[in-house]
Amino acid sequence: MKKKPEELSVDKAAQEMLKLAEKEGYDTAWERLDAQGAQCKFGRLGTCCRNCTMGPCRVGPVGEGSRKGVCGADADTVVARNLIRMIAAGAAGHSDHARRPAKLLKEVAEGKNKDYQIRDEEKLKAVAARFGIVIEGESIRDIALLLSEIALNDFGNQDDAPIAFLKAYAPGSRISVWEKAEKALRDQTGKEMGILPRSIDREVVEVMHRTHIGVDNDPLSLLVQGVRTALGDGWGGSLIATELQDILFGTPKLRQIESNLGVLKADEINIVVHGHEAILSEKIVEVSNLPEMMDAAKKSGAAGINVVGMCCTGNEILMRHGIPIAGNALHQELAVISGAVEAMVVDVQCIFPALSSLASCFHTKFISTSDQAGFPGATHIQFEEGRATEIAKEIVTMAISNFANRNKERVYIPDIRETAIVGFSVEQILAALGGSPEPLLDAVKAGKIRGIVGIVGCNNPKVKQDSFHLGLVKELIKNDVLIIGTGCWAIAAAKAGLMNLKAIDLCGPGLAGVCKSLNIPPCLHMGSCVDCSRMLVLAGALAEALGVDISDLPLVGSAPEWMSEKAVSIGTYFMASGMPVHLWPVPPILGGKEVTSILTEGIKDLVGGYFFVEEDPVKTARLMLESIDDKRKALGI
Ligand code: SF4
Ligand code: MSK
Repeated sequence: MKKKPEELSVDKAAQEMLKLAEKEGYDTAWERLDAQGAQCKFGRLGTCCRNCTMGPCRVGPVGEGSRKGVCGADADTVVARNLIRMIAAGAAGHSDHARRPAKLLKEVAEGKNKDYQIRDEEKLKAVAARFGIVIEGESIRDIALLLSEIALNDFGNQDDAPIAFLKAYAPGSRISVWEKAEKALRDQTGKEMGILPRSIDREVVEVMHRTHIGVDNDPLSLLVQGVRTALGDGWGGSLIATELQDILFGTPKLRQIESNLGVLKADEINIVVHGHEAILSEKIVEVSNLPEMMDAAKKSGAAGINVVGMCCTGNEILMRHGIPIAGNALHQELAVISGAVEAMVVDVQCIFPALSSLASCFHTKFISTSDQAGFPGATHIQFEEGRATEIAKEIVTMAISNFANRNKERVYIPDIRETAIVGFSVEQILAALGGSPEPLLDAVKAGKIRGIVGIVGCNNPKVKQDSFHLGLVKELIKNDVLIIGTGCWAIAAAKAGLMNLKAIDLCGPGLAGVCKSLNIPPCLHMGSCVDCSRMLVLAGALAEALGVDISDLPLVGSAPEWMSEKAVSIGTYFMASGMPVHLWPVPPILGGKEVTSILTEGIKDLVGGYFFVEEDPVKTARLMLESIDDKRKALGI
């Protein structure tokens, strides 16, 4: 029997739009999941291989006994290969994102790009100082050039040394954990198994090489390469994206925003920017505020231009400019169904191809902009950094002209929005604490804050939208756990009011006291998917201030409604940085007993972190609290 909207999402705006979708017959991700019927068991267990044309092979427990692939690969080999290909794809997404700001910073420094500037010189100097770049007496452009070259070198460095960003940011104690793990693996197996990433691109390429038929068939060796690739993402690609975007566009500062579909405006031209990169959306925001654009909008009969975000492109401009956010991953189709969107402008990642045909049912222009992301049926306007302002004007102008095509009778915007305090970059968290992590550590030591949980990730129609995100958070803050997070989790928390000061009422007494004294909510929005690197940097700063390793801290990670391969990479680099990491839904690994055992148990001895899965938010919180309390006990606090 078909599920009711209330069973598909806890979000009231989504429920309203799902009712409308059903009435009008619009297809959504929930409908399409339903239409899939029972999903393939081999796919779910991770035991389907099509890495060569002797297959595809379905391996593992089949009827009586265990079947191998044509080449002889067993279930653990296939599961490990499939998993690390997911990690490689996720790491590639983040790192390819990072390449753009790295190249752009170089072009700005060389004076070749006049469309962008260095907006945060202080951050540039602070980042450069980590690499020993001389700042005194040097020009901003010279400093930026040296930094951009270090960043770009981390993508393709061919010597075997660890990447520069990891060495400059990861605490020394953590680097020695990884070095010891490499030695232990060598002693135990006689085989080299590197954990420290040598270059961001190389580790992704090496995953593809090793998982080609007949190369690496050892589950442990494959998984260690997966860890190395993920670390090249977290302490490499993602970190480069975060730091260089801060330098180019400004480091996020605290501000209040509005969230959910109610941010769309019935009398204005609505432009939704969706995807992950900040480079184009920064310009759309800038250009839409130009007097010439405002005049054109007025002439078209609109009261103004309303730029709103969706998913992580939305998180980028929300953190830096206070732009409202219309929703997280499962809201993308619902925004179009409002009939009030003149243009949905997309860059890369997490953009449903379904948007093309859905937009064609409305006047909405679905505009793709990246050479890397094609959408049949979309209007393509190729973005180029060197003509950014001109292209952004073209896009905004197209949206303005499209206002005349809006059918007012088909407009339905749910009157649902919520305020959120956002902008918690590491710099802002430290500023809120008076400049040092000490007050936060004092609150942790005193038990006012029992622990910290970092939550990331997506929506997945297999999980009632936002229900796990919110159920988990409510249980944790009730137990004095501070929450930090990014991505679609952060948007879920914003929509539910968990990022405003009213949420303090839901906290245990210790956390409530800390939040009141600092005037902050109990859930801190740290940005987009690549900004998970901010959480690593914060964890590293706390560990260093306390003189311990990250794995000693009462920290836990979670991706409670994950769906994207990037979430696998993020979960892996959190785990490899020393944290227990919760996942739901279950990743496709259960078909490999050895792989499951390594990831949930064996890996702990090597890197301090491990994965666990749990379907129930309250039970998940309980498991997290057990881990937090064990860590507190070991620290003697
Ligand atoms: Fe089958 Fe082996 Fe080819 Fe995979 S690599 S499809 S298991 S024969
Ligand atoms: S957008 S990766 S659905 S968090 Fe970053 Fe959301 Fe997950 Fe994409």
